Amino acid sequence: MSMDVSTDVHAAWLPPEAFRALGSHRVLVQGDGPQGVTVYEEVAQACAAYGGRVGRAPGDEAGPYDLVFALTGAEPALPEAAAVLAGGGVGALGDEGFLTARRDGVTVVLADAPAGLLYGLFHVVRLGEAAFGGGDAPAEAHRPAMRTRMLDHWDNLDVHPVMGHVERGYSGGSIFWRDGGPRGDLPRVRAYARLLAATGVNAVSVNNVNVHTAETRLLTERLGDVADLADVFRPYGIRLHLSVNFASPVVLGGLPTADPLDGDVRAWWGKAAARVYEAIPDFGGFVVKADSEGQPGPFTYGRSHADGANMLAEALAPFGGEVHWRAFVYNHTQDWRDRSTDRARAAYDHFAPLDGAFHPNVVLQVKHGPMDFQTREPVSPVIAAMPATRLAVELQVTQEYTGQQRHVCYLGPMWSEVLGFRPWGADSEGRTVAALAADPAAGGGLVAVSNVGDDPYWTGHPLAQANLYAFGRLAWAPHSDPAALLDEWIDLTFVPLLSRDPVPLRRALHAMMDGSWHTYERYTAPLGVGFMVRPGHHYGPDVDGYEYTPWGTYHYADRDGIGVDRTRATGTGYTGQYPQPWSAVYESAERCPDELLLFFHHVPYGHVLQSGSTVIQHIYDTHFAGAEEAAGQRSSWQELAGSGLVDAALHARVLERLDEQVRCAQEWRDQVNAYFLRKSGVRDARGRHIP
Ligand code: GCV
Repeated sequence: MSMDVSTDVHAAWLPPEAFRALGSHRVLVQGDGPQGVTVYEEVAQACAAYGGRVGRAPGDEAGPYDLVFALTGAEPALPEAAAVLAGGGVGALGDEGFLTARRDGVTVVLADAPAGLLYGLFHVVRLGEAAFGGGDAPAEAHRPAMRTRMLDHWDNLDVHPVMGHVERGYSGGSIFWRDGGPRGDLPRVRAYARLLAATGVNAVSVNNVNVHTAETRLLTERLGDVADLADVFRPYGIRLHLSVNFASPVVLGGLPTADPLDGDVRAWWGKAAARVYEAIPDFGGFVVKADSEGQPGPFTYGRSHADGANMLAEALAPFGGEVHWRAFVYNHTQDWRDRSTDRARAAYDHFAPLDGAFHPNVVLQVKHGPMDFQTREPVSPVIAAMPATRLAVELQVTQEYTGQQRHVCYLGPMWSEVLGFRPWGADSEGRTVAALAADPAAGGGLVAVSNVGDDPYWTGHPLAQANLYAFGRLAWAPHSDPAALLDEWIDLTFVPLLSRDPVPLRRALHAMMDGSWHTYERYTAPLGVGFMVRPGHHYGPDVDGYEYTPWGTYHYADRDGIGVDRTRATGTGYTGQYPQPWSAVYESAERCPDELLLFFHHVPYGHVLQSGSTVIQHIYDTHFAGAEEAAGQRSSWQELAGSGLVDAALHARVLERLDEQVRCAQEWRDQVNAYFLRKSGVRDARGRHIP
């Protein structure tokens, strides 16, 4: 396995071999600041490994140069770079953008700021030898679509008795914390920062949004530990954020209240923010889960979420910090008999009336779907409902509901669908979800829950690294083709290690992974109905597991039919939260896309889908097919055994996961099929055995 020597963990998409092309050239680096130093060090390391040379000035002995990294602020000293700069034409590059060009045999990377040079460096790594060939190439600008590209860690300082070390984490313990304090493995954190920077991520939040007692103290007594992490992330252009406990003034400050309109409370937060910025001048801000699943919040004091968020925003504003206020607020103590309370409606009902009431440094962080990161959900209607609020879309890289990193489930295609969704329909030019999140005035960026832990492969399942990679790349360029991103990941992670034809490996991995989200969907909950997982840990099938619980996640299957009536005509009225045309499309059982039918409608088992199949036959067919596809994935992987195309230990780890996936897929198939056979009394038209 390709290991990073300093940390003894898998090198993921940055094996030393991926730097072969860069490291075998003569490279001039003219950048300053922490990220400029990083670029120099990265190039120097690559050159030391592959025989190239790195220099800081045009005349020094490392030259003449084939590649130059330079800032636009001063006249670049190398004539080829100066000529590209003089040529202009691409406009301002901003804090993080860069341009590439080729002039008289020299590859030129220019940026307005050091972070841009860093992103330019990883662009050159991705290109490999292609960065150096050919004749002159005109300047090509690269700028991130989203200003904030952020990973949230749900890491606890210690092992929580119920939620473990990393809540919904499937890759071992936290890479930041252990035994109630810092883990102390800063080389590992640095290796993580480096991987993230190579995908374009520029913000990380280092503790769980469910902020328990010890974690609350990160804001005060443990601030030094947070500052140590910030120091490690900074050279890779990543700003640190903290999840804070809304009740901190009570818990830490000894105040009798955390009322956001109380003067003492506001003063307490002001001082807390000032102390944070003293320790971490480039601190990003706070992440807040309030009035949600037992977390404290402004409702306790009869205040609105705008009151709560704005109070924190005021504390952070003098320092340029932001509040990421989560919109995941719903009633988790409902009764399944109560058909008027609909969890899907909750975020919109709470937040849409507050549009325009949030301060400019508040970002409302909205889960991409209205429920909770299910395998298939419609896009959250909140995203189109708050034009006067800065919105960030939240994805889940950690696979809580998508196989928990025991199943192969490449999520790039799902996220790509979300980002490309047009809330006002196909004719609405440019107004995709991505465009809304990227809007310079109203966009809050893209956020995701990380899937990383202290596992030697980072992500438990080695192939789950692709999800982390794709997230960062989609946040930078949301309209990238997810299949191409998958290949990009394969080409960095596996191909540089091969001394032989990479095509068979690329083909095998691509075939296993590209459609794996659809495969997973086929053998789990059908037609967008969601959940059906075992309560608590959320792994494996339990069709009625949540059906009679207070969590608001029901499928309402009975002998006649299945699905949730969310129509305006006869149901919860949720379809009315969408603008046209989707409001009408979702309202109609005939026009609603098949894959979301049961999210929006309660229909008889004999209802005919747009595909021509009935609901019940669709359930049988997809569950047989999905389990078979999982077995097919395992066979493809088995064929790679002993081929020398993948490292033996990595092969073994993936195989062990695939064995579990195949077992679990069959369990899903049999439970779901048997449940609906018995409920509906309708036999499989193809006569297959249903145990
Ligand atoms: C951090 C889901 C998860 C919780 C998580 C919550 C959230 O409900 O199961 O573990 O809590 O989402 O997003 O806050």
